[in-house]
Amino acid sequence: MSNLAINAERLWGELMETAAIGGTAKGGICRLTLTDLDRQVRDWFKARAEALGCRVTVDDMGAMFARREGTVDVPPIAIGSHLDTQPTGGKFDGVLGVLAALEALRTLHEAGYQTYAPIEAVNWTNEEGSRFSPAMVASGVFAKVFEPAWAEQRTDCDGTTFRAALDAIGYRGAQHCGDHPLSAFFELHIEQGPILEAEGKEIGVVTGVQAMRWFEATLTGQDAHTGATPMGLRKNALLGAARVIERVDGIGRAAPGSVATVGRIDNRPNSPNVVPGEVFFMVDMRHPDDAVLDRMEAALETAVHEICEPLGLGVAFQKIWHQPAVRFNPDCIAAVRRGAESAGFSTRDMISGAGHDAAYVSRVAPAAMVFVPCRGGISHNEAEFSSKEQCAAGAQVLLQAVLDYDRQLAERGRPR
Ligand code: HGY
Ligand code: MN
Ligand code: MN
Repeated sequence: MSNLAINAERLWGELMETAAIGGTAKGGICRLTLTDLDRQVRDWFKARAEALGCRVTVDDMGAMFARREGTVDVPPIAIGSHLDTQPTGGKFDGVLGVLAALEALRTLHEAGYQTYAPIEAVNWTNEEGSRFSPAMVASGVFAKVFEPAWAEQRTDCDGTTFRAALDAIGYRGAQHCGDHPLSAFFELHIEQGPILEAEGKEIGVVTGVQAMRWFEATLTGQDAHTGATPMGLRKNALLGAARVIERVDGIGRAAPGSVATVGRIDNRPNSPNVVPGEVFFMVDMRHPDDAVLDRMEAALETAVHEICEPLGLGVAFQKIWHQPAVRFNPDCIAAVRRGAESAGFSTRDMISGAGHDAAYVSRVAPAAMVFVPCRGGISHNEAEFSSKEQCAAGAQVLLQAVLDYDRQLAERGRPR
């Protein structure tokens, strides 16, 4: 195995430097996709990749590819993640994967190491799905799961479309998203859960991603005066939502390993002396087994109607995202495992509770992921933290997995 070593200090310095782009008072990042802050960090990434001699291309979903040529012209091995964050995001979710990819390219460049295949560092647009739902939109278009026209017309809560926001920051490239074959894709990410830390393991060898589904519900009652309207004559949409939210939590607790959450709610008109006439909310449900998720989805649909009909509420309910469970490619998984073991790190196989771009990219290219622990398993939280050593370990394993896979490609490419 090569003795190439990433520069831990430089990686950490760039993590802290980019964390200032959208940095919050509590030490997190608010850098929503396709905002001017997203443009600033994209410009930062492009400038540093070009300074390495990489050619940076952008597709029509804003996905960015920083290419370092290899010795042969085969589809590149891609490494990367996302630079957008949650509104109260942390310093590591997504950005660690992109900056570690940049650091891997820089390490190869400084060593003058020539890979067999080209290597590309990738930034995927709108992984979080916070501003424009659902999540992983660009990688979903790349994998031909979402139609580009559907993705472009997704709107944020102000009615701005994905396309208008992408144009506003000047990052809609010429290449059709997906017209970009890859030999493989590797993604480094913080675990965003407690397992690695609890077990004292340094690296997660990620073998897959659990299934996940999002639903939108609008309950319609009747605005009314809170003082003059008797309790029995109300059509209180917020009461209906409250009872559904309680049931969602119960569904999440019913099956081992399942999770169910309502994280977004809009109460209208949201005035203290108006009985709420309309409530919009979203439901996020996940489980490693699609069949269990089918049962959870059925229970949710039943609950919504059972609760709302007696309250006289109208219901508009739809599933907007259906991401089946993912199993990553065995050769990529083996490359991650060998990369970790040869670097001397303890490992644990695991599937991801969180969604990642690799989940979609794995539909069109062999893929796997590398996890590092995060403190207390906390993520999607401004207190999210992984240490310099943990970030460096992940970046080193990412580099070694890529070199391992590159050797696999070279072996296959050699005439038998
Ligand atoms: O929703 C997810 O799991 C990811 O953080 N977008
Ligand atoms: Mn992420
Ligand atoms: Mn996230």
